[in-house]
Amino acid sequence: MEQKELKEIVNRFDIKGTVNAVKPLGDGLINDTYKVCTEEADKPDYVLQHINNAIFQNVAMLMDNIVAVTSHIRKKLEAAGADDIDRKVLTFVPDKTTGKYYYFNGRTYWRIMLFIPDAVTKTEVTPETSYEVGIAFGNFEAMLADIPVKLGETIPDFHNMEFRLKHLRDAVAENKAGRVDEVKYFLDEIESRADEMCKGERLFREGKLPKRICHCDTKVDNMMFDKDGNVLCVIDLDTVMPNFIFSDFGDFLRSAANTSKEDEPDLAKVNFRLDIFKSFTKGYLESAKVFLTPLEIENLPYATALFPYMQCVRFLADYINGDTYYKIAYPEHNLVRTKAQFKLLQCIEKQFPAMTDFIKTCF
Ligand code: GN1
Ligand code: MG
Repeated sequence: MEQKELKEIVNRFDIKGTVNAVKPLGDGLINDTYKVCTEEADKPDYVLQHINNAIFQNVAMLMDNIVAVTSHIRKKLEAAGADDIDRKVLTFVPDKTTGKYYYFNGRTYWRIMLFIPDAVTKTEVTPETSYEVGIAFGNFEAMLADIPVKLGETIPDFHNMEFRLKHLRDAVAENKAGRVDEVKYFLDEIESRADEMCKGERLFREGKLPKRICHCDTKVDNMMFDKDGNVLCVIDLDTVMPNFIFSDFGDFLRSAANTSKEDEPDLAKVNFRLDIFKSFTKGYLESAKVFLTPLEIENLPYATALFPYMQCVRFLADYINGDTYYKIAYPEHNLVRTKAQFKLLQCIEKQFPAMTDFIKTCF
């Protein structure tokens, strides 16, 4: 998109300073993100995002959720006497004319937030950082436990495993891109685990498992750190909604404990790091055990397997549908992602007893 057009969009919002440049930022698979640099040294920079409304179809609800979550966290930080709050929670800026936290130009939706200075995202973590991140996610869920508004589901059934399997089965039945034959092996592997993997939904129906406010996209690169490696905040709040706590726990390990990238083509490089599992779990349980139920705790190994499995199902469904959801860099990309997530799942399955034993040592 042209600079001129981007600058016009930025200037719809109630920002401080004069826009100098708008540059691409990050590598999310859904929204497009830009850094907005202002000319004046004493004015903040911003992050502009184009919201993918093919995926997030109710942008007003999405921004209501995000504003409710960020203001609630801000209040909690203020009450706790925290310093540097603008770096510990995202701050959104409204549209100058409508006062809404998004701008719709008749075609596309946009939002803008303060850029957090001197902060980085990471694609890899150490056991020490994982421990800190574990504490941070436990705190994030604890802070949102008493949010006074009911959050909407920005993507209905987003982490519902039964729904994701149905979506895959529908894709197979339609076979739009003619790719079903070549992926039979993965379809069989997925089906053989389907019942076990839908355990969360069953426990929920039986009234045994609660839904809590979760982030639902806790991969490593959705976390900001300061220069010393301390956690500042979680970003990418589009998917914050009520869900099983398995989501945040499992999705973080899916990315953090993988020895390689989620789309690594060389499967020999894909492995599961038990040391990362241990340090993350230790941190998470330290801050979350006050509100977790025994059933939730007992199922953390299940959560660890669930997310590579779910991602396998989602990447494969997108491959079969002809790549309509995730951004891809080459034609086989979604299949490569499926294979890498499946290899990770197999590694996790081998570690089940070790994970269960470790959790017992945390009490
Ligand atoms: C997407 O937007 P991004 O890249 O942070 C996806 C997640 C997937 C992830 C896989 C709304 O997240 O659910 O786990 O890609 N977000 C949505 O990398 O579908
Ligand atoms: Mg992201």
